[in-house]
Order: sequence, then structure tokens, then C-alpha cells
Amino acid sequence: ALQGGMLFPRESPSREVKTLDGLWLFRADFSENRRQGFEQQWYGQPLRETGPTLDMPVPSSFNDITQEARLRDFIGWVWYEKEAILPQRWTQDLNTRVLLRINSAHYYAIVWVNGIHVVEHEGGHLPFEADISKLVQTGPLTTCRVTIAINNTLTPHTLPPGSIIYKTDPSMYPKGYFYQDISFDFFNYAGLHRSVVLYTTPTTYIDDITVTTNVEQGTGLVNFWISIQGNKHFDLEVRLLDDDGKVVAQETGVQGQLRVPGANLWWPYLMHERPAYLYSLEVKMTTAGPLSDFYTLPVGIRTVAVTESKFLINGKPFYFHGVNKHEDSDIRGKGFDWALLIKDFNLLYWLGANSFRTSHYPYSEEVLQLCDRYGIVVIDECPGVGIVLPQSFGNESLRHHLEVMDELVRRDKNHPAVVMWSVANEPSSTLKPAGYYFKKLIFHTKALDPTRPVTFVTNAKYDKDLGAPYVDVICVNSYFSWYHDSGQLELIQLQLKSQFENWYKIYQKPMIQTEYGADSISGFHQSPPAMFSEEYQVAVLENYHSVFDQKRKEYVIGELIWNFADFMTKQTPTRVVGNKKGIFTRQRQPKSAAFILRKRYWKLANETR
Ligand code: BDP
Repeated sequence: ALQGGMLFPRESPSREVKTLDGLWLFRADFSENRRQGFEQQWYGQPLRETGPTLDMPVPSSFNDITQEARLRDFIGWVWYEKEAILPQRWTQDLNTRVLLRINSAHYYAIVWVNGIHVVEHEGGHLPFEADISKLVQTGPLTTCRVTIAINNTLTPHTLPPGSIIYKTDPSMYPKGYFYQDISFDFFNYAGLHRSVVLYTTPTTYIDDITVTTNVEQGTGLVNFWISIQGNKHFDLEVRLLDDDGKVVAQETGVQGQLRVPGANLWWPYLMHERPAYLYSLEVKMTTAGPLSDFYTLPVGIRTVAVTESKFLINGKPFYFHGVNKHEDSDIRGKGFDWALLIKDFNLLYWLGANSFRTSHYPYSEEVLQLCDRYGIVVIDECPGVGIVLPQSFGNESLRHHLEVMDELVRRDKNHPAVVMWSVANEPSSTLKPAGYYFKKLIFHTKALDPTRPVTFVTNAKYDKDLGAPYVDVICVNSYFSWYHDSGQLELIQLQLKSQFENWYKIYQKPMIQTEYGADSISGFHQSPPAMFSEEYQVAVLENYHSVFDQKRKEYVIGELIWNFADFMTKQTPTRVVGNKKGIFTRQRQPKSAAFILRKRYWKLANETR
């Protein structure tokens, strides 16, 4: 079990936040064993004194920043360093707690402050932090040196998994030659992908808040659990404010229920004239002494339920018409970027998309906060992608996968936009150990969060999938007329109908087409349609849509296009500078398919209004 909460750092009268974004010093360890940085203790001295360094922007992947292929394709340890200047009140007030939080470091990270080891973390998509109060509250010093070593190596037990392939034939490869093999279809970008922040809390503080909501005859119920660390004696006031700032309910204590008669519910956008309604949960902790702590959490009151054939939000059938995304763009790779984020949300509106899946890893918290505000529904996926090797179903892998679900649920549990967890994408779920693996994983996730359905996304055969019995919603990916029967558009409708009917016959659970699509290179035209042309991508979509329109009257509850935008992959003979299944280019310009979807999604949106 995890120790402590992971509340998003927010400013409040008792909390300050200071970002360390900007330029960091950077050095990749190109030594043969990649361990020179440890042998020479680069963390124990200013990085510039260890040898040549580069300026590296944070947040960003490091891969595409320079002109060096050997940095783009680097495997091993890279070192980041930044000198932080701290306000005196942080370093001199012993009632202040100073935290260093890293929102994403891909993949394995070790962190030192002033040469002292403070925290390590495995996994590239979830935040971690260290209490560095003792290290910075030592005297007149108001600067501190933050050093972060990051290793992007993936093994059969990491998430996502990968393997290092060693080549030993001296007539073919130089001595010691190796490369990273992966079985997922996106570039293994690495670095500090999200913000690094310093923030403060008082030494007795609000450590975590958990909120679940329900609706009983128009009365919204907000259940809360609050954990306080530090002093055992404190008072807690909890107030719920509507979006005019009016207090609508209040309580005291670490646990309780707020009742909101005539509550404004959180609806997906377009499903209601007041969608995405958010209340604010104001938590105020006071102690007998001078300490108090304030934290405000946005809260959406809504319910989620699954029947044999429907997905219900606030008791009303919800149809997912949306996209799969990636955190991916030119130059910055997987680095967080506000401009890109808002552009993407504007494109989602333009499309009329009401939902997306965070394929194939947890996205930044800022993305989920905007989904809460805009009413975009999210299937929150963990980095369980490319689980195909038998070793990746063993105990060591499962243990880590369970921990990742702990961290994911801890981070995202309070977002009304998140309506379902996805524990994996296209694993080899027909392998023998997959039954036990997915049973454990899904039960564990349901125990962590009994309020949301759990799924994983499959491309296995309907009668051979050993994980499917445990999911709440059957999520299927298929690429008819693309990866098999290539070019045979006329087969799509028959094959898709069979797909849905075969699965439903066995499971009687609602189904989402979680991926479908075709590559098209923007500007390539062919009539009659041929693969890789814009016309072919359009034709694939139209064929899928005609079957969706029959089956959504029954048990098909959603369609998510693969993919929102073109994205980078490793180099292979099937990828033309990345995956081109985007309906937008990587630069976010529409292909013909985007206009087809736009028409369709707005029609679907207007139907459900
Ligand atoms: C699916 C994967 C996705 C790929 C896509 C494709 O889930 O990550 O990018 O196929 O091949 O199998 O385009």
C-alpha cells in the first residue's frame, strides 16, 4: 500500500508553489557501461564540473532537442540538474514543509538534493515527491541543487515492458552492441516530461482527500475522507461551494457526507444545458497552535453504472464518440505544453468528440482537470501496453502492475471526468497465465475504487481471451482491411458485425470499439481508394460507421477512432516517419477523415442532447 496522498500541488493561503520549469543542465552518460555518472558521483558536484553538458528544456523529452541521432536513440542514464532558489521563509520557518515533486520522469528516476539521495521512482507517467524540509532548513543557505538521474531502459518487468537485445556476431556488429526492443507502437520518449515543482505545506497538513458521489432523488451526496498528517489534534471544516461561491453544505471531521438538495450534476458536455458543473470542496484544517492548512478540490457530482447493454452516467445512457490520443508532438516529444493542450481541446470541440481514452498511459493531471471542466469523459488507462512476453505475466510484473494501479487511482480518483479504468491495452490475453493475472489486477483495481467500472482493451479472439471474463465493459480493437485482408474494404462490414455478435453472445456486456482506423498520409489521394490515401482512411471509417449505427441500438456503447493525431513510433518498415492513423497530422491539421468524423460526432451529440 502507498504511504500518503498525492494531492495536486495547489496554491492556498497555507501553500506556496514554485515551478522549476525552464532550462536545466543535462548530460547523457555515453560511457560503455553507462555508469560513469555513479562511479564519479555526478550528483555530488555541480554537473558542469563533471564534463560537457547541454541546456535542456523542462518539460520536454530530450530525444528530439538536438541534431544527434545518438541522443535521440540513447539508452541508459541521463542526468538533469537545476539550481533552485528558495524564499527565506521556506528555509527558516520550521513549521513549513518543503516538498520536491516530479510530475513525470520516464522511466526510472533517482533524485538528489545538494548531493543527498532523497527519492527514487519507477514508472514514467505518475508523480512522486520527497519531503526535503530537513535538507533545506539548515542555516542561511537559500539555494539548493536538484540532480535527477533518469534511465529509460525497459525490461520485461517494466510498464510498458521491453527487452534489451544484445548482438554478439563480430562480423555484423561492433563489440557490445545492443538496442532497446519494444512491443508497443509509440516512440519511447524520455526525460522530465512534466513540471518539476517545489511546494510547501504546514507541518500538520491535509495529506489526502477522497471524494465519491451519489444521487438520491435529486439530492447530491458527496462522501469525503480526509487524511491529516502531523499533529494528532486538529479541527476540520469541510464546505461545499457552488459555482457562484455560495456554501451549499458543510460538515466537520475527517469523514462525512455532504447533502446537496437539487444538486447540479456533472454531465458530459452536450448531454445537459448545464454540463460539467463543478462544486468546490474547501477543506480547512486548524490546530490549537498557529498551524492551519487549506486545500480546495473541484468536485463533480455524478454517478456511473454499467448494465448488460448500456453505460449510464447519471442514469442516462452514454454513447462514447471520441478519440484515442497520445502525448506526442514535434520537438518536445511527450513534453507537456499548454499551447498544444488547448489546441487539442479546441480540436476535440470542433470534432464534437465527447470522450477519449488515455492510450496508452496516464496523461498529465492538467489534462484531466480540463476534462472535468469541459465535460469530456475519460477512460483512464495505465501504462500496461505491449504485455506480450510470457515473462511479463510473472509475479514480478504483476506486483509492479498492482502498484501502478495504486498510484494511478490515488492520483485520479477524484476526477468526475474519469468514468472507467483500463488496466492494459492489447496484452497477450490468450496466454495461460493471463487469466490469473487479469483476475488479480481487475479485482485489485475494483477494491481500490468500487465506484468505477474496470476494463482492459483486447484484440484477442473472442473465445480465447482469458481476461475478458473479469471486465465490466468489453473493449475491442480491430483493423479490418488493414493488417489482414489488406485493401479489401468490402469485408469490413461482415467482419465487424461478426466481431460484435461473437463477443456479445459469450459475455452479454456492453462493448466499445476502442480502436479502428487506417494510416493515411496527408495529401495522398487515390480513387478508387488505396491504402495510405486519404480516401482509403475515409472509406474504412464509413464502413465501420454503418455497422456501429446498427449495433449502437443494441449493446455497442462507443466508438473511439485510432488516432486523434499522427504520432512518432520507433523506426520500422511499416511506419512512415511514425504512425499515420491520425485524423489530424502531427501538426494538428485535418485530413479528410476529420471532416467525416466531425459530421458524425455532431450528429450523435445532437441525438443524445
Ligand atoms: C493497436 C495498438 C496501437 C497501435 C495501433 C496501430 O493498440 O497502439 O498504434 O494498433 O497499429 O494494435 O496503428
